[in-house]
Parts: sequence; C-alpha cells; structure tokens
Amino acid sequence: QTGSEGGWRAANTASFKETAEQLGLTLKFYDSQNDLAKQVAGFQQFIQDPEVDVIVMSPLEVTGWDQVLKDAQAAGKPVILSDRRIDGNEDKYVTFIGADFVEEGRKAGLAMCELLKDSPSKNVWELVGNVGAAPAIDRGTGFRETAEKCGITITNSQTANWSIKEGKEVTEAWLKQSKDVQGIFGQNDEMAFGAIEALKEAGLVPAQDVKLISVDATSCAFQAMLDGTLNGAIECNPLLAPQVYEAAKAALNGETLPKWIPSQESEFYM
Ligand code: GZL
Repeated sequence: QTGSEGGWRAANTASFKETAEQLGLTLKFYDSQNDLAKQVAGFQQFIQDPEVDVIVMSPLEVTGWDQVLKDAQAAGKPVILSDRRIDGNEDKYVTFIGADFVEEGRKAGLAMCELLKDSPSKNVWELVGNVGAAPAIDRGTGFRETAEKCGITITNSQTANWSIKEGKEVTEAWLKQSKDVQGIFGQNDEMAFGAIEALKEAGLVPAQDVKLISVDATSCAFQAMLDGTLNGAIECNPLLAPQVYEAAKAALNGETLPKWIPSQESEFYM
C-alpha cells in the first residue's frame, strides 16, 4: 500500500483487510509510508517471501518498477496493480484494477464550467496530488480537456501532496499574491478541505465567493457539501479488494485478464 495519506486510503486499506478475512485469504500488508524506495523494498520482500503467491500493489508513482516487475515474473509471482496505473510493462502484470483518472478530471472540469457559467472571470487554482502519481497526472490532463473549453484559465497549479495541511499552506500562499480566484480544483478531498480553511481565514466564503470541486467523495466530502463549503465531489471508488482478489484467483488459475478493469464510480453535488 502507498501509505495512509487520507480518507480514501483508509477506506481502500479497510477493503483489503475486511475482504481477505471474509474470503479466508492470508493478507500480508506492507505500508510504504508514501516513500517510493520503501515501496520497492516491500515489493522485493514479497518476491522473496515463500508464503506469498500473488503481489498486489498501489504504485506511488508511474515509473520505477521495471526491475522488480522483471524479478517477480522470474519468480513466477503474478502482479496485480490496484488503484493506480504505471507506465509501460504491460507484459509484466496481470491487470490494473482502478479508476479512469482522466475521466474523473474531465468530470471535475465540466462541474467547474457549470459552476462558473455566469461568472465574467474564470480564474481557477489547481491543488495537485503527489508529483508522479497516476491520479495526479491524469486528473490534471482530464481537467484541462474540459475546463479550458469553457474559458477557464488555470492561474495557479502546485502539488499539495494529497494533504489538508499542504492544501491549506499552498492556498494561503496564493491568496497572499491575489484574491482574484473564482474556483479551486482539489485533486482529492483533503487538499480541498485545506483550501476551504485558507479561504475562510482570508475572509472569503467557500463554495460561494470561490467554487470548489474535489475528487474522491469520501464521507468528509459529503459532510462539507452538507455544510455548504464544498460544491461537488467526483467519486473515486476505494472499495477495490473484491475485484482484486477475484483477479488474483483467476491469475493463479492461469486465466488471461484484460489489462485494465475500470472501477465503477459517479459524482455528487451540494
Ligand atoms: C485514487 C487514489 C488517490 C486518492 C487520494 O485512486 O490513488 O490517492 O484520490 C489518495 O485521496 O491519496
């Protein structure tokens, strides 16, 4: 697992632990503490571990996997990517089970266009996840595809590493430079929550003076929409374990699977 950076990750980890128990599987869990070198080391540990039959990974970044995937293949251990994709190496993993992050970005852009349709100015700030992570790269791509079509200008974009703390710090710094912002796109809920705190402290009314859209739709996002501080949340489904364990069983039975099994998701508005 990547680590424990927020609500989405907690739900994703719970899905794996609870479903393993229900299915009578032995789950060995390695927390990479959001450190790529640690995640590679954990991967190698599982390759060496004679009790491990299948390796499931949520890759922190899209690159850095060539060697360990070769080693896993040589060791005859099927690899399943959960949650996040990687670049290339399609012949070295069984399947990727996770969301279409580009589509999530497109949906966020369309939602922001709708929120700003009567606004003469359409300056939007983007809080980006971990640099190098598939959801960060792809949500940014999708958002630009649709937001720029309705006249939105992204006047600030910077990583806040999926966290409330950095989402607040980055937004505070931007507000010191200018308050000419009509929307903020948080690539996950936690960074949007940080922005909401910063807006309030700067005397701006979140979801009114400045519209906010985030991705994940964790329970806290629903609370923020009920509180009237978040305009909308694009769902990213963390409950992937049932599909992943099904794919693991199929892989051990020598079945061929599609290279990508998209997770099912929707969007929710205040
Ligand atoms: C998305 C997942 C992302 C979430 C963030 O599938 O990888 O990682 O959107 C989490 O909240 O940090």
